[in-house]
Amino acid sequence: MNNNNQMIQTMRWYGPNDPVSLSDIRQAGCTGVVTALHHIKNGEVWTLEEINIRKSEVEAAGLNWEVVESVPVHEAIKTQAPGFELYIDKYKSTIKNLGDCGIKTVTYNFMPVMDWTRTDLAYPMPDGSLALLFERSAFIAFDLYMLKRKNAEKDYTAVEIARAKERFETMNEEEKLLIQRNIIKGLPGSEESFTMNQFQEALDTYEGIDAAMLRSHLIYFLKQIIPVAAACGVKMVIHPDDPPYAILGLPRVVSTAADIDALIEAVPSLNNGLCFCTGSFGVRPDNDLPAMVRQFADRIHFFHLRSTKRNEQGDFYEDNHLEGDVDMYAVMKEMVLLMKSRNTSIPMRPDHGHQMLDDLHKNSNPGYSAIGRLRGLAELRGLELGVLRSQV
Ligand code: CS2
Ligand code: MN
Repeated sequence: MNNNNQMIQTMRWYGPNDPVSLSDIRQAGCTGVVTALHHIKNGEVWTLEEINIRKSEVEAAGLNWEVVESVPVHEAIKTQAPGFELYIDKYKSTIKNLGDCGIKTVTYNFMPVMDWTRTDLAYPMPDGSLALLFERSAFIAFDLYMLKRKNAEKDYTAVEIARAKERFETMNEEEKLLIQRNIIKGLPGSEESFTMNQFQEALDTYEGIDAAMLRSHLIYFLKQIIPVAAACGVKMVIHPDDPPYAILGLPRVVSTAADIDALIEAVPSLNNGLCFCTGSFGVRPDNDLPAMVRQFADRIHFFHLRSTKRNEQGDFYEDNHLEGDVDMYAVMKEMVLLMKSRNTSIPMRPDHGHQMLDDLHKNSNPGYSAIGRLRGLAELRGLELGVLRSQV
């Protein structure tokens, strides 16, 4: 926590096996870390001992464990499969243990089966760096001609299907496998990964679960866990859908301002908070990001700042932090006002970054290489300082 109402600079760290070290993160200018206990099976309790081991690792590097991202929500909770209540009880224990260890901000998301999803993890930019891309035609081609999802055609227009067929015919076997892997393997932070059969089985568990039912499951979950979080001073921050719309016939209910409104109305506690991710919300042209910062001001407890660039076909790629479709200056102005009015500092991480410079010759978690995120962090810190000083 800094007392000058400026962002708390953080980066995500995937733990001791992360190719990016805590020392790298500190040298990039961070005071805090966003991390999770990825080695604990999805749905199991995070014990005080395991939490304190990670906390000590982070603090030994001169950093603070500012935010958990994420405590994953077990699929049984999202589908309310038999025994789901036990998983909610375990989730409550994890929240309490984190609160007892002084970790007070917990991220989670409620995306069915798939977490954040892209089709290409090494999309060349004009400057030679590599970005993450969601190519709609390739994704639809996966759905129609690789997964061969029953009745999938009804989710697409004739033009989209024609484009996907044309795109599929350009793919060799290697590219088909790569796209399939990118989609079902899961990206960093996704706690699930599947074979094609397992993937189809997971999709089948959502048979009969539409957006209204998924939202009711999310609200039920919140009504259970938010009182526990409030009692231990923990702020829960839900991460929006990425991409922010239904995919593969799976409903998504955390994509727009109206979706967030519905959660607040159902569970008004300020501990029912939001991770404001400009990259996820920003994929939709109908999401007015500066207005959403104003609208959800009191319950934004964590910022992910990144930008994306979309086109008419529904493709989008990750752009540089101050470029693309997100008006980062307008968002930053609202953030500065928000932290001043609440007299607080809110943790921010530069979400993803392009793979660039020496990182092009290293292995790294897609979207989570060091130098691209360092560039983003530096630009965002400079932008914040400029906005702050221009107001005096
Ligand atoms: C990112 C993801 O915007 C995003 O999707 O924040 O990298 C996020 O970390 C994943 O959803 C994993 O939880
Ligand atoms: Mn994000």
